[in-house]
Amino acid sequence: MQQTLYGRVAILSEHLLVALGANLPWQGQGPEDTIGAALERLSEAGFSDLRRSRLFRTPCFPPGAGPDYVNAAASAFWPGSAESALQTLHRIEAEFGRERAQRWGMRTLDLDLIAFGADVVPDPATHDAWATLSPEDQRRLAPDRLIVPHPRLAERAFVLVPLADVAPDWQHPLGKGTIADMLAALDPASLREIRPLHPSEGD
Ligand code: A4P
Ligand code: MG
Repeated sequence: MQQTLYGRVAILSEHLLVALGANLPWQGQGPEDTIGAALERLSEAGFSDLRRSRLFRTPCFPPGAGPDYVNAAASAFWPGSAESALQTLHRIEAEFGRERAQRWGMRTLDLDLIAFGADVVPDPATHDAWATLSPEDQRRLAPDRLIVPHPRLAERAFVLVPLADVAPDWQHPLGKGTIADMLAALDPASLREIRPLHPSEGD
């Protein structure tokens, strides 16, 4: 939680984490340019003190289901509810031509709300139900309401590697440790597949 003073009005805002992904071109620009432009849009849309990760090239999950992705992550502050943050992310996805044709389908831009402070939304039992779905149900079912932290967070190298650039010490509120801990628990082979697009940027 952060408090900012505008004149005499105190604005409270919550620290959040966002994951960005793209693997289809949009209006002639490739995923790398789309992710860069989306990070700019996040700032314009009210996500303040934005910190951005490096950009990474990642193999598509599930394997063979489409071109490689460009993935990135950001941390920021948001002066509203978690639900309003997700609505804003969906609006920005739509601005970049996102269409929802298929679960885990190819996309011009995916913006996932990974974490909203230490909040668990809607409650630990519902979160647990989504986090422990069988692989078949994961492919079939998508939640129709916000679930935070993102239920697949601990399994996804393409999310955790970028997040480690911006929030390695963020602590999962349901006991899964920090971003760095979750990263250390992944198969090292899956981590080697996540490559910075511009290795000279501090890698
Ligand atoms: N929803 C609920 N909670 C959230 C949340 N915390 N953040 C709802 C975002 N959305 C949330 O999402 C499905 C539904 O979940 C929506 O109604 C939303 O309101 P979606 O964005 O339409 O579908 P999705 O992106 O296919 O689902 P999800 O769960 O975000 O999937 P993943 O796990 O992000 O997988 N391979 C690589 N290399 N890189 C990728 O970025 N991404 C995916 C998507 C698959 N393969 C990938 C990548
Ligand atoms: Mg998504």
